[in-house]
Amino acid sequence: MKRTHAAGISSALVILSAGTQASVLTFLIDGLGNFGTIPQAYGDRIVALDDDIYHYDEQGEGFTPNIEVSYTTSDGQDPSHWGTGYGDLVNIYFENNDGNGSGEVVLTADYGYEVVLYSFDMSAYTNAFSIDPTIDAVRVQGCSPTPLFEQLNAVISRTTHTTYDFTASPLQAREIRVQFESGNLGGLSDDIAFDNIRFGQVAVDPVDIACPSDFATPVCVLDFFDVSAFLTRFNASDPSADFNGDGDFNFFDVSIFLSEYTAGCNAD
Ligand SMILES: [Ca+2]
Ligand SMILES: [Ca+2]
Ligand SMILES: [Ca+2]
Ligand SMILES: [Ca+2]
Repeated sequence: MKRTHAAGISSALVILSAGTQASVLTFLIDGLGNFGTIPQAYGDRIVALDDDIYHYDEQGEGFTPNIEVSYTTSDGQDPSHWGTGYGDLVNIYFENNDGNGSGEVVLTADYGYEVVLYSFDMSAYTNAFSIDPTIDAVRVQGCSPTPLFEQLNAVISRTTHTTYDFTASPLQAREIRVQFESGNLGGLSDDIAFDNIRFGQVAVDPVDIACPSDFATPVCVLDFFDVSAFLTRFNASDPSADFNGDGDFNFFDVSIFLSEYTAGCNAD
């Protein structure tokens, strides 16, 4: 649900907006060998090509200081690193638990920002297959149950790589989950790789936020933490809690917050 809002605040935030930026996860991490666990800190708030042991690329569009990255483990995944052998990709993410195959990389933006996904690469472990394998799905999920992108029965290159390119119409949401499902490969489900996840951030006007009550993590979910974060901002007279944009903090802002909260968070 989008809320309408006084123009004064919205134009002020447009002036503050930083424009489009992009970082690339290359999975080049010093000292991390084959089967090494991808550190959950890799990709968080990227502000330079090199951050201690972590290395990134960028495409001349700047970095992503307002985005955190995580590698899902909650469904039994083992997010792992491999050097070479997956087509022509070098240093990749793979999901090491044979038969699981639910690879997922999650990009989460701070309140007031959204993630923009430009592209990512995939490949299959060359020596594991005689032809390019077909996996159940490649998917990009936003906050809505309807995927932003989905390809079922996706064929993944074993000799070079397969690029999913959205640069003509980038995918955008507060939180983006880049997923593959390779469980159909059974014991070879771990022979599928992600690499070169290219993403950016964009500052968004609260008027255009699909879920303006979603102040706190978990993002895309409205719960007590969002109520608590709203009340903290409200009590501090933070402009983000001035839901009707009139400069006052009173019952009307609480009322709008509660109706947004009740409406839920499925719009994007
Ligand atoms: Ca992280
Ligand atoms: Ca790489
Ligand atoms: Ca939340
Ligand atoms: Ca107000």
